[in-house]
Amino acid sequence: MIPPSEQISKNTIQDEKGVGTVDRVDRADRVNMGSRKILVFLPTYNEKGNLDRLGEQILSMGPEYSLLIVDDQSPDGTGEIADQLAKEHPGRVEVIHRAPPRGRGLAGRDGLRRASETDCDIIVEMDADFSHRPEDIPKLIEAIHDADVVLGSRYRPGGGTEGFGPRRRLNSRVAGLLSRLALGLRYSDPTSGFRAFRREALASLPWDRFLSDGPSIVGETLYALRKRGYRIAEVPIIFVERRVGESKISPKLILKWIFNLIRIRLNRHCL
Ligand SMILES: Nc1nc2c(ncn2[C@@H]2O[C@H](COP(=O)(O)OP(=O)(O)OP(=O)(O)O)[C@@H](O)[C@H]2O)c(=O)[nH]1
Ligand SMILES: [Mg+2]
Repeated sequence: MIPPSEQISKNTIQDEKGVGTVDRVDRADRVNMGSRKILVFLPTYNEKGNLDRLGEQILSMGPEYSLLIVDDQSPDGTGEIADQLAKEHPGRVEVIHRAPPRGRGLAGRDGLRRASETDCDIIVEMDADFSHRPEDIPKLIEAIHDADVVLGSRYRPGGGTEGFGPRRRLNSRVAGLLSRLALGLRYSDPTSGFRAFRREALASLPWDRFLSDGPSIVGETLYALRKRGYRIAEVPIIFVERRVGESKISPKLILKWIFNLIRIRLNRHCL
């Protein structure tokens, strides 16, 4: 008998322009998620004050959870903390130490591609600085019963932010607006990096054609998934401003992010 997780049927749908076709995986086990394996992907750069606690907390949520940590040779020793976690939890933690150049987008591409090659059922992507709360993960998992992709949204009723000043609030809103304008991502929080994916959805993406090296990877992934007709749901989450470690967001990174949104728009036929 074919296990439910293998009962995959493909149907062909038209892409958003009505030209050409794309494949969409339509799994027969929408409801049977009982034995699901959940892989949590954490991109890390200088998260030594967060990674150990966060990793332990996620792994303690149940035996179905495992971790994929992608570190960019953090100067603060985060990579060694990741290796230590892997040693303490054999078979449950994989670590990728990337060679330069570094970048949230480069780590995202390597991490999500690797995650899509494993035998897990669901991949959760989240920041490693406790801005995304581990206790919200089950909500994302629950919502993936009826979706292929679930976005954790700060701007759905019940969601919110903690510790945001007026400037951060404005930046976040403007980033959402630009993502909607540039890429047509009409979700309440299109820049959210707290998301869950069915593995098959990620496995269908053309990672070699992605161009993001920085945080624009979030919008680029979402664009490519939507283009393939995957069902995208949103659930409210609380985003907590980082308490430990330093932000990597700089004016230069923001400008580059805007530039990359335009490049993704121009490159959209390749996605
Ligand atoms: N591997 C890797 N991870 C990164 C890199 N830059 C940021 N990250 C990680 O990506 C996640 C999200 O980072 P951002 O939200 O973009 O940056 P941040 O430093 O968390 O910024 P704040 O949320 O403002 O504190 C965090 O887990 C970071 O450690 C990078 O160059 N390489
Ligand atoms: Mg952060």
